[in-house]
Amino acid sequence: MKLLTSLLTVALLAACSQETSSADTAANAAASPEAQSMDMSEAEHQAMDSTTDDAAGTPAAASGTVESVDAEAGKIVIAHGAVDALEWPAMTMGFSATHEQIQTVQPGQRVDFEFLSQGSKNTITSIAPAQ
Ligand SMILES: [Cu+2]
Repeated sequence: MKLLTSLLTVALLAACSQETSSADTAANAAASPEAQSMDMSEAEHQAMDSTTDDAAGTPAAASGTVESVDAEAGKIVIAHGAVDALEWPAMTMGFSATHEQIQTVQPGQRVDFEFLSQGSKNTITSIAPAQ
């Protein structure tokens, strides 16, 4: 992530040195407090999206603790450890999940899971209580 942040900084500096107002607008948008927030790391995942531009998605596995489940939204929020395959740091974030998957877990539970990462969309392919 440090490398990505550095690259982003270089890109922003390059954009700021240009005189076109459209580049400045893009740079300002990227530099907004919301984009820099570490919370949920939505911006981080979108930044990663530009470097892992794989429409089929990247399979990965992780372990973590279920923070919450949202059956209606089809979502499980997991505080997961680092994911080497995606160069992710540990973080808390939401994963798309099926109704059946959601019924197998509950908040506070330690889980091992596999998922498919497609930029900001991450879909659980299997999930089970940690052994
Ligand atoms: Cu994450």
